[in-house]
Amino acid sequence: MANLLIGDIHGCYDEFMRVLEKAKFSSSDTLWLTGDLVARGPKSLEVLRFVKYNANQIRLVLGNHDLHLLSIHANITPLKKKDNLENVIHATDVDELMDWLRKQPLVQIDESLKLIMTHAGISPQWDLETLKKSAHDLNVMLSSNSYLLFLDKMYGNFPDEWLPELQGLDRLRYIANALTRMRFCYEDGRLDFYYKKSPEQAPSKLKPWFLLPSKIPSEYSIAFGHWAALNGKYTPDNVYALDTGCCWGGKLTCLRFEDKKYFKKKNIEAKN
Ligand SMILES: [Mn+2]
Repeated sequence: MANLLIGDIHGCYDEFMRVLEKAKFSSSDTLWLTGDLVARGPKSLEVLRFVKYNANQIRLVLGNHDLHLLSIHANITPLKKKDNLENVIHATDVDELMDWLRKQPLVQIDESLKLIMTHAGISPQWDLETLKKSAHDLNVMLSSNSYLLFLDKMYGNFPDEWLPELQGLDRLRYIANALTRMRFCYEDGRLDFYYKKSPEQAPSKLKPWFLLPSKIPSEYSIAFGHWAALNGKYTPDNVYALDTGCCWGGKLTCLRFEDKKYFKKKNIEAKN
């Protein structure tokens, strides 16, 4: 009955299966996946099929690369070689997979575990209710027949701050950026999208989102992925950075939430 939290899989299907084996994943366990199931790694199609097939045991959130795949499939963005997504786009079941993918949530909250998961994090400008409403509204848009309207206007770094008067596609773009792309923020909570490395070398005006004062009650733990350069470090005790860069030759990380035990599987092609 364990809750196993796994960082960005990015098409690393073999490492995913091996880390599940290592953590003794069974049919009574729940898997939490931080999103970015696809892109970069070699087996995005296998990951998508596995997650869709086992959806009753999986709590998933969408990442920026999952949204990017939807945009490629919708012919809004061209397919690039570095995405490594040809096999998905040309799969016989791609339409069915994309229809399922776009309806997946952007946040997972478990009130008994007091656990929240998103792909990139939680905007420091949001309280819990705003987080829920924001993630819900984007999910409603992506699940609707109008989802192409959003995908077409999804790309862009602005607005970079949350204002209650934000509306329509600008508001949804902020929500998508905060939930799936955010790393650093300015002291006032504005989002920065230019700096991607580790906090140690960051300009002093930028802080990781999780080090700014939070409006989320402190009894909640927060799990996220997206930021491989953190390598699982730099966060406060109740915040778990789970992307350890498997697709870049790093590791796939699995955290068993009950006892906070980590299981890791190195990229099988990495030399050391
Ligand atoms: Mn990401």
